[in-house]
Amino acid sequence: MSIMEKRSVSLDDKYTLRKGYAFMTGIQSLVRLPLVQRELDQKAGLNTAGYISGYRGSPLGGYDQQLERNKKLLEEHHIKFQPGVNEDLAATALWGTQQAELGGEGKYDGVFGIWYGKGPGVDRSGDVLRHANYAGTSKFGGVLALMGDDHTAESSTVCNQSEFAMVDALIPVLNPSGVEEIFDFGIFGLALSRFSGCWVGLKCLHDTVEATASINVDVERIKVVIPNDFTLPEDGLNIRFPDTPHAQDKRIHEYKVDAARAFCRSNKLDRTIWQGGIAKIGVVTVGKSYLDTRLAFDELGIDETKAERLGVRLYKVAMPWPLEPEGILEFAQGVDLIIVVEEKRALIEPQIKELLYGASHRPQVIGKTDETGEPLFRTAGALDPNHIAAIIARRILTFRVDEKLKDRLHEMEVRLDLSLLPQESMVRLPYFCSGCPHNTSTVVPEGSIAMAGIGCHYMVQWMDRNTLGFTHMGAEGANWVGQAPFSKRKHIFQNIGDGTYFHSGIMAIRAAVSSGINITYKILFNDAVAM
Ligand SMILES: Cc1ncc(C[n+]2csc(CCOP(=O)(O)OP(=O)(O)O)c2C)c(N)n1
Ligand code: SF4
Repeated sequence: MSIMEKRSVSLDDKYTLRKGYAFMTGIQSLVRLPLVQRELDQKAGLNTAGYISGYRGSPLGGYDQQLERNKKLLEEHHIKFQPGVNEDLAATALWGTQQAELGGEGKYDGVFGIWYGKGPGVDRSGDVLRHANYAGTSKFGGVLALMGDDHTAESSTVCNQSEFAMVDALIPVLNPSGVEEIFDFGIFGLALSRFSGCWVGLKCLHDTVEATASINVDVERIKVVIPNDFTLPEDGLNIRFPDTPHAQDKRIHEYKVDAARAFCRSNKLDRTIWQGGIAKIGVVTVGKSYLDTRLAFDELGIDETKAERLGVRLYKVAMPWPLEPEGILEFAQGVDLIIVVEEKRALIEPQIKELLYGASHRPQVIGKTDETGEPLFRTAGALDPNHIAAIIARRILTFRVDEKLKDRLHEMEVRLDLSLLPQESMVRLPYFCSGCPHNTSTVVPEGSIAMAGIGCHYMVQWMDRNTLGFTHMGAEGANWVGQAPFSKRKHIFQNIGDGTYFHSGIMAIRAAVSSGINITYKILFNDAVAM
């Protein structure tokens, strides 16, 4: 096809095109993912099926809608989409998919699975995530857990960062920077899951999953390499019947996590982006922070050529846990200072420090704290590219003289001076949409009080309606179980959304009944699972 030649374009390209480029959102790339996985398996002579289940919540709010819209296409490819009643029951169903062939009655060679949930959904699923990950995945199945995180609680009642929940369940985590990587890491993630026997977390932030991009859809582009430097135990690492807790414990601690590191190494998932000439400074970053760091470098006028001259090396981590050691140790060779840029709690930085502690060459490592132990990149909130730029530029200028960079840093420092910014003159609080039943259903009789819960109706708390306090999803009323025996008040109203009632709230009502407290539930029926 010549460059001038136009080909016909269809809205289905994002799912059906197998060569060239197609425009899609991160969420759509996650619909494409299982379709391509099945095709890759077929090419490898495997007859696999797929299963997707989970529960919505920003930033994966629209995933189930896209899956529903494409149900027919998915089913044609033997992929079943079953929305979960809640996240942990959905995760348990995914555990089940890995057991499908164990009794010799499986219809397929394997079932690969995708679970999705928002940060609080990851939290509430801790028990099943640990059980299922310790039990393992099947040889031709594999499970990807999409962790929808909202670092700054833009659309949440708590700021969430799910990596640590995954680490706690010993689930390796991949953290993509954009739409194409979401897709690529999805394919690598399923292969990693099959090889290591672990579930694999895939971090989704609204900055990455709700972004759009034209991505290279050539299915031959991704070549998965099975490590040849890792010896599996004779009985492998995959799920089996029967199994014991002690055998699982040994398998996961002595093999599975290391197998994940070996896979990351063989597939060069973590990579050096800029060699940085005779480098003095190494910048290590991951996921969305990689985008912020690249923006920071742009603001400083530093591209690869200039980085070469200034001696700045750049490393992009794909799998922040467990960190692959060989790549990072090689990267650290020769540099005097490593700057780790990662949003929220430090995950990569302590692993680097631990790896370097016994190394012959030990550059200084800064990130959450600076060279003197003072706070550097904040953990609360989000990172600001201007701030990242200023921190990096100051360090470069201690090694190199560069007038242009000095000027840029000065501009940056002016921008960061909050006193020069216009001050907010008014605060605008969000409110219910006009016509929303919550406008009337949340009103309480004079003298009464109510408690809120999860959902849009949570906003009632700032609406002068005697409604105070809320719970996480599905515990509505349970606060009053603990409060009532110690309060002079005899009764409260408890709001609970209809979505939450179905998700898990019915259990809270049972708890209220069994405790004998005086409470009136209002099930706010708006036929929507909104927030
Ligand atoms: C465990 C968990 N899963 C998902 C979410 C995301 N989430 C917050 S509110 C909400 C919808 C609640 O719907 P509903 O109870 O009907 O209340 P409404 O928004 O209609 O007021 C969802 C899915 C969450 N906060 N916690
Ligand atoms: S539940 Fe729907 S209509 Fe009501 S405030 Fe939320 S988004 Fe608006």
